[in-house]
Amino acid sequence: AQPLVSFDLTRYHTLDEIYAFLDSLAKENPGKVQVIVGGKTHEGRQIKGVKLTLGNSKSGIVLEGGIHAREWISPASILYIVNELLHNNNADVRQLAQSHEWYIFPVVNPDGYVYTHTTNRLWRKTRKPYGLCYGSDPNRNWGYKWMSGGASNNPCSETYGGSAAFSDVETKSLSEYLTSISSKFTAYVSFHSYSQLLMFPYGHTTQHLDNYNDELQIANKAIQAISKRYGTKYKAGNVAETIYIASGSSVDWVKGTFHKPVTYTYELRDTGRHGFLLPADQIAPTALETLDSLVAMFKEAKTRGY
Ligand code: PAY
Ligand code: ZN
Repeated sequence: AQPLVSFDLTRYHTLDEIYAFLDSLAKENPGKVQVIVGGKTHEGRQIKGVKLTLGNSKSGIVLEGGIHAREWISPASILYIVNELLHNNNADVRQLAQSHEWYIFPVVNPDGYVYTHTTNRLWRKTRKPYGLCYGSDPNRNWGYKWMSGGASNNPCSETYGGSAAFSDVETKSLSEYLTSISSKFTAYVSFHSYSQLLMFPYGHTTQHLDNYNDELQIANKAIQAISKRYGTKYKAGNVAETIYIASGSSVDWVKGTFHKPVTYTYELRDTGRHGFLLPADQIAPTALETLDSLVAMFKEAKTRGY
C-alpha cells in the first residue's frame, strides 16, 4: 500500500512532520498502531506518541525521546526503530517487537523541540517563563528526590530544576499518564545524546540500590551488542557514577516510584566530534546499533526473570 505520508527516516524532521507521520502510521496499521497522548505542553501542544501492539504479550516497554530539545538524534532514532519494529523480518527483531506492548513518545519536550527548529538549535529546556529566563530542565523537574544534587535553582541555568517538583506541565502530565499505565509496563528507556553511554538509576546518588547488579549485567550485554555492527564503543553504569550526579530525572522517578526492573538512559552518538549536531547520515547506523542493543537487553532481562 502507498504510505499516506512520505517520511524520510534518514533525515531530521520538524515536530509537525513527526506528528503527521505518527498519525499516518496509525491510519495505515489499524489494530497495530494507536496514537496515544502522554500529556501537554506549556505552549498548548500535545505530547503525542504511538502504542504498538504486534503480538499477544502485554508486557509493556516505554520509550521516551526528545526530553532535551537539541538532542535530535533521540527522536530520529526512535522513529527509525518504530519502523523496524513494524517491518523488519529478522527473527530476533520480530520476537522483540511481538513479545511486548510499546508505548513510544519520540518527543516529550515538543515546545523545546520546535524552538530548536525556529530560533535556537542548541536549546535544551522547556519554554515556560520563569522570571527573566525560560524553561526548566525537564530531566531535573521530576518529583523523586527532586533538587538533591546536580540541578540548579537558577532559572537561567541549563539544569534548572524548576520552581517545584513537576512545576512544568510536560513532566507533570507525562508522569500522570505513566502512573495510569504503571501496571502495564515493566521497562522504561529514555534516549538522550551525546556521549555513548548506557546508564541506569540512580542519578541522585552513587549508591547501588534496587537491582543494580542485574541492571549493570544487562547493560553490559547491551553495549556488547552495540559494538558488533559498526564497532561503536559505549560505557555502562549508573548515572551518578558514569556521567555525574543528576536528580529529578525521569528515570530516577520511574525507578524510585515504581521500581521497574529494566530502566535505562541511552546517551547516543557521538562522543563530541559533532555532539548535538550529529549529521543525518548517522541516523540509520545509530538506530540500527541501538536496536541491536535493545534485542540483547530484553533477551538478557528475560533470562534474569524480568
Ligand atoms: O538521567 O539522563 C540522565 C542524566 C544525564 C543527562 C542529563 O544531564 O540529563 C546527560 C546529558 C544529557 O543527555 O542531557 C549529557 C549531555 C551531553 C549534556 O547535555 O550534558
Ligand atoms: Zn539529554
